[in-house]
Amino acid sequence: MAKHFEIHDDFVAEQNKKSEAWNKEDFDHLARKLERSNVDIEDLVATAQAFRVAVPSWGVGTGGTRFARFPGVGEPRNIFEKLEDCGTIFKLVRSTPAVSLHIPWDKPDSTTELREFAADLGLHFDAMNSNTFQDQPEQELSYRFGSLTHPDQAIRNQAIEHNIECIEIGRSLGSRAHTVWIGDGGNFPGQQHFRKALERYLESMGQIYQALPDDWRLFIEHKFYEPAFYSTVINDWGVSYYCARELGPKAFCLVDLGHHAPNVNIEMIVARLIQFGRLGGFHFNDSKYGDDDLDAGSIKPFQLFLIFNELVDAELGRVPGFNPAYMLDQSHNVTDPLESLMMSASEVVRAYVQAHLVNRRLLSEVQEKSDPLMALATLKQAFTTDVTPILAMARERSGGAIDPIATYRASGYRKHKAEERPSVLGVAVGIV
Ligand code: LRH
Ligand code: MN
Repeated sequence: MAKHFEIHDDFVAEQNKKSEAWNKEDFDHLARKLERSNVDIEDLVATAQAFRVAVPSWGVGTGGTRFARFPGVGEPRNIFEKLEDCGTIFKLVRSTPAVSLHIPWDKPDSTTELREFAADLGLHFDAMNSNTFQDQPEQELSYRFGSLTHPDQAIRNQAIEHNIECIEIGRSLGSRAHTVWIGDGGNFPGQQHFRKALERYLESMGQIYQALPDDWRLFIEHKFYEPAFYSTVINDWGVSYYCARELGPKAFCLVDLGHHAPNVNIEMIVARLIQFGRLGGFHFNDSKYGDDDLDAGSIKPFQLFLIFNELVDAELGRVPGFNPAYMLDQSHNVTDPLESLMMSASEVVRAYVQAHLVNRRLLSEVQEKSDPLMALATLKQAFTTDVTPILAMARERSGGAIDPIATYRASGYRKHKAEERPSVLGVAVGIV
């Protein structure tokens, strides 16, 4: 691949010099404030440095809506350029060494070549994602009326084989999980037989489950609507949980924040799935109305904090088998995708660190005493603590940028990519 521009460590260090002093000042001030409640800021820096969230390969290109997609400049045109961009995000925020691939969008000619290319960028592969919500040019049978739940066994077999192929590709890339989201459902009453459709889903997923290597996990991703607008087969956490139980111990539920009706209490769903031992992972994003796939923490930051409050409570409570996979799943229609992914990764780490600030001894005390106001105040105390200096210090100590967006913009990365990657009309790499 021709010589290409990348942001070098010394440029990051040089940019950090501009903000080191004020971040240290803010950091020391916060350290004194936390000391008053016997919290050692160094523990929180270590907590932030250890946090990991995977980025979606499909998130580094500009996304769109059914109305339009307004391509940005220097868009990645293939999986190597997508990884190059993921490498740049990792270089600046240091919490995103894993990339989640989508097949066939990212199907490699050589898994060895791709694995080595990723490793050179310090990257590895997180959960694989299958795609039976679109028809591919060479595809024999259409998924127009469904895939794993389609009435026609031949179409279900085609979808099952595709998922098994994803697992095979993932196995040689070093992935250890496979996410199945299907858009199967109906647009009109009577279009689908609800019970038969679910039976067909379980029968199909049973065959995919059999193809899983022993040390893999299968993630079931529910969604309440879209692309089907009347009924969706895997529409909520309840049916997802039932299916995970039916399939076996390697099957878990994946919670995409945008896949719930407005005002659904997602943090309580998370607590349930933790208690039932089937919380597999997350697709973090945010939304105001539907599955808007907006930047994590951009619309409902308190909800993101409350979700991490449940996760950290389980982590500190050493809940057996608790090991959720954290991933972003977003579509960037009006921002530079790399800036959005860097901001979102940082907002997820922010919620995680704030959740570690919750005084859990006091919280359980006031819960036992039915003191709702003090319970809320205890959570708000943590949520309203500005942990920005901790996040910046954690990035800097991990060799990243104190201010990733400022460093990225100062580098002119996007301008360089615009020169290196003349846009190819018709090639879309974001979600449309
Ligand atoms: C479905 C979804 C799923 C992906 C797709 C790109 O809405 O969240 O996780 O496969 O977006
Ligand atoms: Mn998702």
